[in-house]
Amino acid sequence: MVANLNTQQFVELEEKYGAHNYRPLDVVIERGEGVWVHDVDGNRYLDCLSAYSAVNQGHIHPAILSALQEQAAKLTLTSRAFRNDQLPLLYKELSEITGYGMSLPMNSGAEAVETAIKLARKWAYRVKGVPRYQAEIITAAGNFHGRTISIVTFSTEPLYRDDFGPFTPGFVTVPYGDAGAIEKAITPNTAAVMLEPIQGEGGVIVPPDGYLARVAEICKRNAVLFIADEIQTGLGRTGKLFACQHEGVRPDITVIGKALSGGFYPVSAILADEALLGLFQPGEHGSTFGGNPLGAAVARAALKVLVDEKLSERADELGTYFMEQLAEMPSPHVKEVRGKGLLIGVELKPEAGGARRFCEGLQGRGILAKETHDHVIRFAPPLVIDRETIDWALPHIREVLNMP
Ligand code: IF1
Repeated sequence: MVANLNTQQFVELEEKYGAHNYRPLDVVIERGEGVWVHDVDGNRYLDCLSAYSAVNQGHIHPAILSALQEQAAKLTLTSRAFRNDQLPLLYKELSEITGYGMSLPMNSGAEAVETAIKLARKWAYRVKGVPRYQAEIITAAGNFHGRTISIVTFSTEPLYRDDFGPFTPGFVTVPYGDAGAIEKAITPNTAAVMLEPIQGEGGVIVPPDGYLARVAEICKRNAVLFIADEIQTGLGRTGKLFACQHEGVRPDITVIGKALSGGFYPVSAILADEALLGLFQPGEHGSTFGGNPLGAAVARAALKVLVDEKLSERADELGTYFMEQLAEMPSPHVKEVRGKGLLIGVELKPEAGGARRFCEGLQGRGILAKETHDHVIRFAPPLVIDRETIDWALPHIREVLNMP
């Protein structure tokens, strides 16, 4: 079929033949380049979502595109039954960049989170001495870690969870941002605490200063693993390679995904040292596509772009600027502006009538942003954005935030 359809026609096809598990803005994107995307009707937009931080390097980064094209023409998949010549190099480069001794590659973020859970449980039984199948993992209210049955078990969002039980045992929920609550929830059977350093889906919730450092200390003192889900916050987004580094924290396991491939391909991983990640034995975990040479080549290029273009530093500098400008912006609707680096949430007052209509207003002015939790607009452009582009966006945002 020739794809000569307009927005309305694409929307109708999607609604008729596709599952309705999303309610996207009615913009049909056909092309992207850096911080910009273009729709099928010829409109151009500044992408302020970055595919939930998967395209930190910008759309179709030329260096990642070349790596993908070159590797796709050579070898794409062997399965892990054989070795390939890209994965060992990805392992080494990930270790050099992140400071962790080892890594384990998967595809989606949720799979990497599941991998971290399996590793923490195995560690609890084999190293800590927790009685078999009694391991507990502490998670935070308002979390988002993915969509598998085990992961939605500890979601506190009814929409993500309620119709999908029976659930997986072994998870405990505490309020986010309260280190004391974690200490109280720890029992001799606690294997791990798993947190997002900033809650993304939760509404860009930045925990109190010192929270992550305190949690890391509590974990260490109680022989409990600290797992950081940096799938959204990691790889430069908040102004450091990992958001935990703002508090000098090095978790036992760091989970990454999204921008690990610059948006070209699903690549995720868990990072840990050999004492921990060395516990997995042949056959205990795996994936047909995890660690495939195409994904590995793409991830290598995506990491190189992060380093070469100093994207963490860029996010720090431009994020500070963007957030200051948003915070100073007069608006009758804004309750709070918060975030770190280029992960920024603008929370609207309850009487503003929800963030969705403001996102639609932004769309009408050439800016794509997505509401989260009804009242928060998230601004998270690709980290390759420049000050000039932010300055272009600011008056548009100001107009929209002053709609009646
Ligand atoms: C969707 C949210 C963001 C994540 C963290 C694991 C995963 C995610 C911290 C799972 C994924 C995505 C999934 C996407 C929307 C998006 C999202 F609003 F739903 F919560 F980013 F804020 N840990 N987040 O943020 O990774 O398996 O999806 O690769 O549509 O569900 P995944």
